[in-house]
Amino acid sequence: MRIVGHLDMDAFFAAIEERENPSLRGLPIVVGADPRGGKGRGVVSTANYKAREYGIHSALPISKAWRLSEAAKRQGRPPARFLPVRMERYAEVSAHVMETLRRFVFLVEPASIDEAYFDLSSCESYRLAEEVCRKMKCAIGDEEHLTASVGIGPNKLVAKIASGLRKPDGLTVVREGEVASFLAPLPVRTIPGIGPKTEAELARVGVKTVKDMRSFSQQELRGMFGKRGGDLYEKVRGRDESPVEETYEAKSVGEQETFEQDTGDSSFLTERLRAMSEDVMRRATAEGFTHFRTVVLTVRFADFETKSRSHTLSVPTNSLAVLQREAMNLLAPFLDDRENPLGKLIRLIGVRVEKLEQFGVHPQALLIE
Ligand code: TTP
Ligand code: MG
Repeated sequence: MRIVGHLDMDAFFAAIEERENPSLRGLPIVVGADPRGGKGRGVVSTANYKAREYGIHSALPISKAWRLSEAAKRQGRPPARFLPVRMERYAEVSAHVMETLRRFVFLVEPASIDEAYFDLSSCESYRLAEEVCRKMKCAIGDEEHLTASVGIGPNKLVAKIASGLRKPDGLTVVREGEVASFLAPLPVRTIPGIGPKTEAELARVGVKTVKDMRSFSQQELRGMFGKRGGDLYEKVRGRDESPVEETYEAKSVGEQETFEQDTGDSSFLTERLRAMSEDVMRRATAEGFTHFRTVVLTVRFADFETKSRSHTLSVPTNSLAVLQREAMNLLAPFLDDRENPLGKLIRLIGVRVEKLEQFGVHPQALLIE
């Protein structure tokens, strides 16, 4: 019998800030870009659960988070504390957490800075698997003073959905025979891979829950979503064969920057892109990757229209100069008629590398700065 666990830390960045600064205890906390009194650009990285009560969440523009906090203040509630992102610190804590997991389970697959899959099959029963996860959560609580939510299921997909269901500090067990009834009432958005766009498309044809979606045949879903439709057909049935693998799953490493002012200044943009490419290269190296093949450039215009363009090299490279050249080649059309016939100003650019490769690095080393 296969049993898989998924652990996801609660309000990760914010919870670390809260534990490391007693004066923040119990207050709403927002980690992200500088709000600059409501004029700041950029976004929220995360908010703790107190701040989420104000409607503040990851990826929200920081200016909007500021307004929500001000509105709460006017109602006599404590305003949110806004803190900058301390990525190195969070990576350090992440490494500790992953080490803790490895004391309990043999096979751990870090899936992001604050989540991991692990194999619990050797427990041979859900009861024992649950016991192991309870102990794991206690150890994280005792040693790190942080809480995590855990899901247990017959595969990675079900375990991940389960861990997200009772946050914070949750533990949700879904046995093989319970998968169908567990998934049925959930909103389609709970399925990894269904984002706001797909959700809206499905809503237009009256589909809201996983159960609704199961009424479509594989052909129908392929008709609606192409090749992805086949994957979705399997997912809404809770099927997933992908193995737990002890490798770092980062599919990309990227940086993006929202400018203080929207700009069309090509020398400024070129300079920023060069600097961002350097940061990307440094981070990819720090995470243990030696080579990449694909460069992706994202441009967001002043009106928020957002476009991405990518180029895949025929052979992997580790050269910063190549990254900078490729990124620049991708940006150039946005500076003239080819991709920007209306001459719109640019609000944000992002660059990332994909198809990452690593040679001769132990997976554990990847989480340590
Ligand atoms: P999540 O696990 O998605 O969020 P979380 O841990 O803050 O909260 P939850 O209790 O709901 O799990 O992401 C982990 C960290 O990754 C998060 O603390 C901050 C960072 N992050 C961003 O920087 N930007 C984002 O848009 C998201 C979703 C996360
Ligand atoms: Mg989390």
